[in-house]
Amino acid sequence: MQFGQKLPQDPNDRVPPGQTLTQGWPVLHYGSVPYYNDMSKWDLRLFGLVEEEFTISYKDFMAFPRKEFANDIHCVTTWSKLDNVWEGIAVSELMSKVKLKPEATHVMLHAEHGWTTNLPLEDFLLETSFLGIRHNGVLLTPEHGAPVRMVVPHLYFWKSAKWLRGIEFMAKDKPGFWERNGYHMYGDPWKEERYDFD
Ligand SMILES: Nc1nc2c(c(=O)[nH]1)N[C@H]1C(S)=C(S)[C@@H](COP(=O)(O)O)O[C@H]1N2
Ligand SMILES: [Mo]
Repeated sequence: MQFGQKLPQDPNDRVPPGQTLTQGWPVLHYGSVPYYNDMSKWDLRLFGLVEEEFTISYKDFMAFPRKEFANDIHCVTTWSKLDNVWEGIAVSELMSKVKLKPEATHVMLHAEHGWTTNLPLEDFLLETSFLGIRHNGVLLTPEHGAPVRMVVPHLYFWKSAKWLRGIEFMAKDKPGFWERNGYHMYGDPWKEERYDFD
C-alpha cells in the first residue's frame, strides 16, 4: 500500500475549511454518461508540446503496470470523502512514452464529449496524481468515469476528469470547461479556491 498523500492521524485535520464528510460517493458531472460498447474505438492521446504524439489503445492501456493509491477527495460543492483506495496507473508510467518539449508548463485534460479541465504540469506530474481504474476494490462504474478517470486528490475534485481521452501539454494556462464558467484556475481546497467570479 502506498500512501501518496501524507494523511494526518486526526480525521479533523483532513477536512479542508467549508467541507463536510460524506460516507457515500455522490455522482457529479455536466452532460451525459458515456457508455462504451466497443473498446476498439477507445484510445487515449498524449499531444500538444511533446516531441512525438502518443496514442494508446484500450488493450495496451490496460496492460500498463498498476499501483495502489490512498487519498481523500474534496468536491467544490462541499463534500469530502476520506480514505479512498484506488488502483491506477502512475502518471510517470504514461510519461515514459513521451518526451515533453521544454516550453510545456500546463496540462489540459480532455474527457469524452469535449469536457476539459486545466492544471499546472507540476501538479499533474506529482506522484499522488494518477489514472484511476478501480475505487475501493470495485471497477469504476460508468457514472464515476469508466474506463479511466484522472485523480488529482490535492485539488478540488472537478480537476479529476472522468472518461479521460486526452492529455494536452501547453505553454501557458488556459481555462477548461468549469474554469471558463467561473471556477478557480487552480482549485486548492485548503485555500478554498472555489470560484473566481470577477
Ligand atoms: N468528464 C468529466 N469529468 C468530471 C466532471 C464532468 O462534468 N465531466 N465533473 C467533475 C466534478 S465537478 C466532480 S465533483 C467530479 C465528480 O466525480 P464523481 O461523480 O465520481 O464523484 O468529477 C469531475 N470530473
Ligand atoms: Mo464538482
